[in-house]
This record gives sequence, structure tokens and C-alpha cells, in this order.
Amino acid sequence: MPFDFAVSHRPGCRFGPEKILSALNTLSAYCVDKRVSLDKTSFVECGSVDALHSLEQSYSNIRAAIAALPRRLLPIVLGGDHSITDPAIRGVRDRLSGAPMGLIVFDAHFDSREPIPGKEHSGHWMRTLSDVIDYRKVVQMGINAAIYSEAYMREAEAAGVLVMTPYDIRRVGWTVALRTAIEHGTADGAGVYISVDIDGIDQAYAPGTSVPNCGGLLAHEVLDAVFEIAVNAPTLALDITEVSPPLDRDDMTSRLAAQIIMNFMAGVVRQTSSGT
Ligand SMILES: [Mn+2]
Repeated sequence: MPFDFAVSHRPGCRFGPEKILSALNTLSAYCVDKRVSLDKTSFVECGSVDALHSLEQSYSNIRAAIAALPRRLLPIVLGGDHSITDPAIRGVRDRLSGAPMGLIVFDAHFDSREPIPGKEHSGHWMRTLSDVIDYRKVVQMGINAAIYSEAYMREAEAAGVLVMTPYDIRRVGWTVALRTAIEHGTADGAGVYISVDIDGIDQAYAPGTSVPNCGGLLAHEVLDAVFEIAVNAPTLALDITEVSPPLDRDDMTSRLAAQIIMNFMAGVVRQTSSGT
């Protein structure tokens, strides 16, 4: 999804998909860290969705493209700015015929701002999805951006969102945090959509993004978390957003995004092969 018209400042993530794909092409088909072979997995590159200057048409194209994917494929959606998660989730829902969906998000931001008509923003997709998402099955991990009033935290938690700041996670440890997150996201038998905003990860590992994060999650924590979720929960799709190559250093952020995809796929293979 080469689309960044909803970035409020410092655009560039329209070039994310191309760089992430070229980073992926340098990887072998064996996830050494998790000891999982992807030899028997087909990776189908479906091409770019048409991004136009009409936001509505671009979002509608994203939704339609995902909805039209064959059922045997597990969508991995490359952003683009985080606003693409709204049409991407709608497209995945179109594939599900009403089956329940949970959502686990890695992000520094709530993205729950009230939309202002005519001022499109990547920071309100969580709110615009209110007609299709059950917030009692939403988990937001890594929220720490120092731009919010307490009202945002209160509103999210009152709606049923499980919010885990980096400090919350460090206090209980990742094993407990992930078990809790998966229980929350898979309530009522829901499958899980995973959305990774790369700015949920610390700027030391992910400098190439519109809003670099000071004090964010560590790279290996998110690599392991995405793997563990894919092993232990039925996953419906993964998206990775806000990777901005023009703001990156030596492609380190797009290479991290490629590793996240590798770990996700390894988790899916591990779950499929173990039958758990
Ligand atoms: Mn963010």
C-alpha cells in the first residue's frame, strides 16, 4: 500500500513496501532465530494497490484488493501510513463472513483522535473502525507517546481495550503480557489481526519513521511477540505500517520490518505444523 497522504508531517512511508520487499528478498527461507523452515511456504507477492489522490478511492481500493485475495492466502499488508489499517481490516472482515475478529496492535499511539472533516490523519483509524471492531477484543501494546491527555487512556480502557504500556509489560514480563493479550484478543473464539506500527519500537532500532519513539519496545521483544502470537492464536492477517525509507538510516527500519514478517510467518508455520 504505497500510500502516505494521511501522515500529518514527515511523509515518506509510501516507499515502505518497496524497501521492505527488497529487504525480504535478501533473507533465506529459514528463520534461524526460531529454528523454523519456511521451505514449504509459498510467498505470493500480490503487487501494489492503486494509491490515488482521492483518499476515499484509495481506501476503497485497499479494502477491495484484500477482500478479493484467495482464501488460502494469509494477507501480509505493507504500509503505507497507519490509516490503511482501517480499509485493510474492512477487507479482512469481508473475507470472514462475519466471524469474530480480535485486534492486537503494536504502536506508540492510541490513534483514536476525533476525525476533523477535510483533515485526514493517520491518527484516527482506531476510532473510525468503531462500526466494525469490538473494542473488548482490542489490545494496544507499547502505547507511550507523550502527546495524549489522560482522557485517551480512560476512554480506551472504558471501551474495553486492553492497553499495555512498555512499562506495564516490563513489570509483568512478556510471557504474562502475551498470554493476557492473546486471551483478550481471541475472546469468543475470535481470530486475531495483528497491526504493527513500526513507531511502537524504539528509535534506536526504528529511526526511519514519521514519529520516532524514545523509550519504545525493543526490536527483539516485538519479533518474539509476533512469533508467539502467530504460534498461539489463530491469525487473520498482519500489517506493518509507517516504515519511511527517506527518513531511515542504512535501511535498518525496513530490514527490521522484514524480520517481523519472517517471524510472523515462522510462527504461522510452527502452529500449522504442530497442530496446536
Ligand atoms: Mn504510531
